[in-house]
Amino acid sequence: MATKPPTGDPVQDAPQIDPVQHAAAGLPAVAHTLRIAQQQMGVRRTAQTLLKVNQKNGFDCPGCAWPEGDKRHTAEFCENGAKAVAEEATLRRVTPDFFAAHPVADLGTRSGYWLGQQGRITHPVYLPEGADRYEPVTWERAFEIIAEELTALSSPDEALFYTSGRTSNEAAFLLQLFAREFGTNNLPDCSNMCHESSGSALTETIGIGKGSVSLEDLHQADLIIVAGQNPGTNHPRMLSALEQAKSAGAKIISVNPLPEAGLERFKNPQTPLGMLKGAALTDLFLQIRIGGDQALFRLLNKMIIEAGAVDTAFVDEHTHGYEAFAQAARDADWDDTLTATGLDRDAIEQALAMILASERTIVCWAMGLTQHKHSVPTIREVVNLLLLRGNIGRPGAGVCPVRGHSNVQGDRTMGIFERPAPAFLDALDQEFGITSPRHHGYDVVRAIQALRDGDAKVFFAMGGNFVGATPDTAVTEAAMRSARLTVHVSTKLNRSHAVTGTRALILPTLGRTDKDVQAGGKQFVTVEDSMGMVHASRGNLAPASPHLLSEPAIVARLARAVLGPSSTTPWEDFEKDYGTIRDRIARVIPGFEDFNTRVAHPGGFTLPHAPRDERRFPTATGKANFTAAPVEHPELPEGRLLLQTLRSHDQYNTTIYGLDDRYRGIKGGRRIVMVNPDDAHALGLADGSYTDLVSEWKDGVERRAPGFRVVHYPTARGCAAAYYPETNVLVPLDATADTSNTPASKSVVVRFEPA
Ligand SMILES: Nc1nc2c(c(=O)[nH]1)N[C@H]1C(S)=C(S)[C@@H](COP(=O)(O)OP(=O)(O)OC[C@H]3O[C@@H](n4cnc5c(=O)[nH]c(N)nc54)[C@H](O)[C@@H]3O)O[C@H]1N2
Ligand SMILES: Nc1nc2c(c(=O)[nH]1)N[C@H]1C(S)=C(S)[C@@H](COP(=O)(O)OP(=O)(O)OC[C@H]3O[C@@H](n4cnc5c(=O)[nH]c(N)nc54)[C@H](O)[C@@H]3O)O[C@H]1N2
Ligand SMILES: [Mo]
Repeated sequence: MATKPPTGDPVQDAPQIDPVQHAAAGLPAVAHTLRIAQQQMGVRRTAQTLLKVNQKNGFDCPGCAWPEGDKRHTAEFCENGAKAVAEEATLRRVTPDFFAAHPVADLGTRSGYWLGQQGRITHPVYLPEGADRYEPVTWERAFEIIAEELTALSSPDEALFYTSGRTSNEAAFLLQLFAREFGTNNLPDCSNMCHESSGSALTETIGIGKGSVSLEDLHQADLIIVAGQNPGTNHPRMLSALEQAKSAGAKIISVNPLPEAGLERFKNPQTPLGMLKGAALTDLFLQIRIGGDQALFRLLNKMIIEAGAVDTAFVDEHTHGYEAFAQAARDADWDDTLTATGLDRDAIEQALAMILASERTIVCWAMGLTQHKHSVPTIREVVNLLLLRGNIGRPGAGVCPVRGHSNVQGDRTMGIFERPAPAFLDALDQEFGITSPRHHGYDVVRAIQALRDGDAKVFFAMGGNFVGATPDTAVTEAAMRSARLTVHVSTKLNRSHAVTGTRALILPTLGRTDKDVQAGGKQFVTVEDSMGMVHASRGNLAPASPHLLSEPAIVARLARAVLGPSSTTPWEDFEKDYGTIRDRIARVIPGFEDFNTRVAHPGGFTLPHAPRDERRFPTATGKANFTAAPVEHPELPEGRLLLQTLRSHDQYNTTIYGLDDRYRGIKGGRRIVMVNPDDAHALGLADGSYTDLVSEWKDGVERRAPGFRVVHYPTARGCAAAYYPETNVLVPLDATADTSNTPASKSVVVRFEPA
């Protein structure tokens, strides 16, 4: 068996492995943060920015969507929030000279890490048809080019408008308004790949696709179940909330195929004692097999019913479908559940005892539950668990889907959705005197299929890294190359700028940390966090270049160039003064009444949430719905493992900050695959050896990711883990979740072909 890495990107091919760490944060985290921040920003700018993160007069952290508490620490930042800030506030620059020196073909050979390290883009640039490199272009000409291509389409539905989740409420509202005025609902967004399964499951069962808890609820809970989430890396500030809940007596169960450091032990960098001691957060660790959660929750539900522990008053008054569900739950079988979950009976019984002992239970989850074929029924089963004991709509209890991008939830509230509700469109049409299309648009997967099949020809992205983040890289990149025009509104370079249509534009924009001054004076934008709090965000740094436009300005100018004088929407006013956008949002979107006045309040305001606020469930039945989908779990052919594609500690989605995954003991490389030592022995995979990963899917197409170093790692049996985006080549485009159509990037069947 070969032990040498294959040729490829040298910086990424020589990982080293240290012992796994059992504690998250602490002093090494602070030191690591300051080092990365100072490399990117220098000492002065580091101090100037890091003190402003998530302060009431500062900017919203461009990292995750975890809410800010009311009592903010002077440095309400975490290691990974600081890295996100440093990445954006870097002093490095990508200028027109850079593009002159690097043809597109050259950019195409570079790693995502290298591209991101080049710095902030300073000028709009254009790749004409047949040219080999981007050249500078004026903003005016850039908008003309987009208008040429959009107006030449035979239908507005041949255009795609993608949004990543950093976009502010104001920019998102304008973008969806422009798309609908232009005539399409093709508004795919990163949410389609992220919490769409949560939205689908929650809308059907409780009537609103958002979480029902506040930070205060977490602090008051008796039991918090964290399933399919790695907060130590992806939502580090959540650990402070878990710590606080624990000190008030809460118990924590974590359900995960991996023992994640933050959940094992957390050293709080905000408190001196926390730094030294560290708190063991998890009381019970259920090391579940990938995809076993629906079976686990179904069996727990059966046992709650059999224990006579159902809150019958709540069930009678507020729910629908209990009898049919109870019938199905009675069929849950111990043996099947033990096979599906890989757990032992004792562990499940301990979990039951903790659930029964708890008066106030919260379930938190993220991508470990949302990115499987059966994700929607899995999350519905979580809802069943909470409904059985009346754990929705009272303090200390509820559903907590922990969102990813800092404004992904707000973008959806603003109407970035390919399947908008008719009431939303009615309100939009009434306010602007337009006629929005009523037929549904494409989500992310369908957008790729439409490009591939020649049904879409112009691709416009408000942020993100579409070809880097989406599945089936080879198919997706070929689809993107067949577009007439690709446009990316971006802060930094990424893979999507190297995989272009016949013509391409990069439009550089302001980030969260940048000061935004328009004709009407200094502007702020607003965002919504994971718990439905809306607040202002104000950048304070001099922009990366004088040639940048803000996202709202870009949409406003684009709309004027494309729609021309026939549009009666006051795009110019919107660009001058974002307050005028908020006045319109206030009239169109329920919950935003008096938006400008209320957002002036430090800390902002909370959006209404009927189940949380009034135990009212705006579903089709008018009640919270029990659902009883058949239990599924992934089947594995002999000699195969189930691969989950996840994040390392040094990345933000496709943005790679560094090559270490400190808590997991992996250093200096990303092409690694974590395999349980017993599985590794059975498959003949020596620790430190190199292997190709080959995914298997019913279409028979071979998808291969070459040259991964095997790491023996304590993951659940039958499971493997490797980083995204490198493994996106393995995820078949049509391997998606039922109902939500989210790529099933946490359950990829793979075989190993040693190098
Ligand atoms: N620093 C940093 N912060 C981030 C991001 C980032 O990349 N870097 N990304 C942001 C975004 S967009 C998002 S959506 C979130 C993502 O936050 P997470 O969902 O925490 O991210 P992942 O790395 O995908 O981790 C998935 C977790 O689920 C577990 N898991 C996998 N399969 C299963 C399963 O079948 N069952 C169970 N119970 N667990 C499973 C994995 O072992 C892992 O712990 O983080 C956001 N915050
Ligand atoms: N295999 C696999 N695939 C996955 C996932 C997985 O777990 N496994 N996770 C999925 C998830 S949860 C998500 S959310 C998606 C993420 O998909 P995306 O949101 O599309 O990807 P990001 O990597 O977050 O986008 C990074 C780029 O955004 C741009 N950017 C950053 N800040 C700004 C800004 O303020 N404005 C603008 N205009 N641009 C900005 C920069 O150019 C940067 O390169 O990936 C999904 N893909
Ligand atoms: Mo996400």
